[in-house]
Amino acid sequence: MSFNKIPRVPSSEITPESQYYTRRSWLGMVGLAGVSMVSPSLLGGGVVPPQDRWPQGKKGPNDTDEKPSTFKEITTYNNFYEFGTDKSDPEENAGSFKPRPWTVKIDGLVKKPATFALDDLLKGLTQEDRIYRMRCVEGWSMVIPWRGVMLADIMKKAQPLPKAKYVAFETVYRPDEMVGQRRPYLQWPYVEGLRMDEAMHPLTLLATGLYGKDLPNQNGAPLRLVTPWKYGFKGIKSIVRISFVEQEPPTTWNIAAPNEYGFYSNVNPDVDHPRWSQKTERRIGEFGKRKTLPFNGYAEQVASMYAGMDLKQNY
Ligand SMILES: Nc1nc2c(c(=O)[nH]1)N[C@H]1C(S)=C(S)[C@@H](COP(=O)(O)O)O[C@H]1N2
Ligand SMILES: [Mo]
Repeated sequence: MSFNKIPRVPSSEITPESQYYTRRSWLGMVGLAGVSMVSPSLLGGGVVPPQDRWPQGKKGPNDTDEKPSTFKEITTYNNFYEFGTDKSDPEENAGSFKPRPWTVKIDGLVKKPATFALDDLLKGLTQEDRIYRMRCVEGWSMVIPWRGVMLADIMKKAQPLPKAKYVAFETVYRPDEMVGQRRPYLQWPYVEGLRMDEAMHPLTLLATGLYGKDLPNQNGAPLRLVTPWKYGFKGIKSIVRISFVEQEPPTTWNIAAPNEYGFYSNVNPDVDHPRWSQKTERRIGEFGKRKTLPFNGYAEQVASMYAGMDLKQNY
């Protein structure tokens, strides 16, 4: 499985740990009392949890200061209905999914529609590490150290035409490899969409990895969307198609339950989900509740995109 692969960063750059770990992850290690005091280099490669050897050197302008969720939390508590509806199903059922070779079709209102091999799509673009909060509509949250490219950079490559107003995304359809797709509890393939300005926003990533390693299958390998100010379900996984369109595209959860899930899906403590409040959240790994912040804490960066819109109507 992908976690046993050699990290991309040479081990010479990983030690000494104290120079590389930021204060927060260092405190996180000390918090694990005992175990974490053993130098990762004394243990064999596969034994050290990825978060304990993760070389996060500098903090980006949009990174949160909150302590990242552990690799185990991020990779064993998932929503990925293609592999089942329980949180543990994706980790259990995604092992034989093949994220390579992979192609992404870019079509619709673009100068040159084309199908790209994943490596060609990413060629020339910088893959960056960014630590974002993720808030699920079900009331839990995590902090995830993503690796990815800005969707804006992919869009520049594709050269959308002025008529394009939205971007539509589609997940791969492979019922042979994805047990959940053999049952119709959602419409397959999973689809999502963003408005053009949301797609171009510098917070919006196409993630290729987390904790500095390729994305595990259960997290949407090899390429998934990340929009941290929106509920988690906007983060469509295992993307095979990106289309530029004029009209607001259909989205899977809106098709499934239109009164519960709108197109925008901005994290909003003031708009209750019809079956529960959105005012608080439980950080995975914690016991109490935290207050949910407007736009999941990213209001300063994104609120202006929605100026003048009624966000109770456009949920
Ligand atoms: N294709 C696809 N993408 C998906 C989903 C899904 O079921 N299928 N679930 C969404 C939901 S509801 C959430 S909360 C996030 C979870 O991402 P994670 O498992 O990496 O934490 O993925 C989103 N992307
Ligand atoms: Mo979710």
